[in-house]
Amino acid sequence: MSGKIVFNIRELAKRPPKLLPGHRLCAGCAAPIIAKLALLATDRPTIVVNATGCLEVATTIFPYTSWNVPWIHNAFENAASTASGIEAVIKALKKKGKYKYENVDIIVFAGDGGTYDIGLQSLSGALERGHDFLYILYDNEAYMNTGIQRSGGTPLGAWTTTSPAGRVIPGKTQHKKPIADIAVAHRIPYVATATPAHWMDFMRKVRKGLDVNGPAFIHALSPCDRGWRFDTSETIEVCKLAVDTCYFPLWEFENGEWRLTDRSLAIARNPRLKKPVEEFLKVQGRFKHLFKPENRHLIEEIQRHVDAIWEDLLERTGIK
Ligand SMILES: Cc1ncc(C[n+]2csc(CCOP(=O)(O)OP(=O)(O)O)c2C)c(N)n1
Repeated sequence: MSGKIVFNIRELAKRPPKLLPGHRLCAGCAAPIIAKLALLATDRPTIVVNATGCLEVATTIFPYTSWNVPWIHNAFENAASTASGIEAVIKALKKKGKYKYENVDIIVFAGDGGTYDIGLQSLSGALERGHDFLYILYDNEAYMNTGIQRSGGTPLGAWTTTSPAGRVIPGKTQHKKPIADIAVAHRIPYVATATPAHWMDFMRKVRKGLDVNGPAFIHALSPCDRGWRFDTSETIEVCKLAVDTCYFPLWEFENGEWRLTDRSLAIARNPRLKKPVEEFLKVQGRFKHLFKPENRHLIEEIQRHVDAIWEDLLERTGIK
């Protein structure tokens, strides 16, 4: 795709919001910022498909809803199947001349539990069949809505209620699953990573994901102050540290081509900007135990893991 997509803040501020205030998500939660930015990136008719999780539960407390667009609730397992069905119905209605819109955006929002674990098979099926929709994973790295249980997206060493840090284990004993790479392995037209702190980069990626013909997948980091144990005012700072330490690099895979974007591209060009992963870990209570002398080796292990993935990305993007 050529030409850079640019969003004008003044113009965006005039757009009617598609996620309305008054929902019950926690102060400091990144998920509503992600949803708002994503929905702001398009002014076409939009249908939202939501897997169960914090975003869904806290925005639709009966008899109210915060969604100012058509929205459908899903079980954990089937958000991507529902999106596939919606796309197929629209195609069929268009063929019969019974659908009035030329272009409709179908966006799935699902958490890490609903994506890495429970909804993975329906996601993989939808990607393989090539349905035209955008799947946005908001990754708060645990099953937060039910009380901070570990998921396939929880990183090594993180405390959760089902990977408690103590004498027996030092938090989660496995690394995070490479979910965006799994999406890339399906050779779909568009895959990207994003954070709400790098908002222009995120919105551009949403727009690209909606504009391609076929499935698109965006992995958005969604810090959770309750589960990650940081102050509610620090959400955006935590996103920035995730990117500055290369814990969460920003990249896109567009029609077979890899590219680093935004701050990650700047770090690739000037490696002195890369901060040690400790900077990201130390601001979060879920990693507090890692700073005890007996657990320091885990910080080294996390650093090695981060470095290996970063080096690999530099090669994939042709920078090395
Ligand atoms: C099959 C199934 N198992 C368990 C639940 C209970 N449940 C509802 S929301 C949720 C946590 C969702 O975690 P995640 O997808 O990471 O989203 P988050 O709540 O963190 O935003 C769980 C376990 C369910 N609804 N369905």
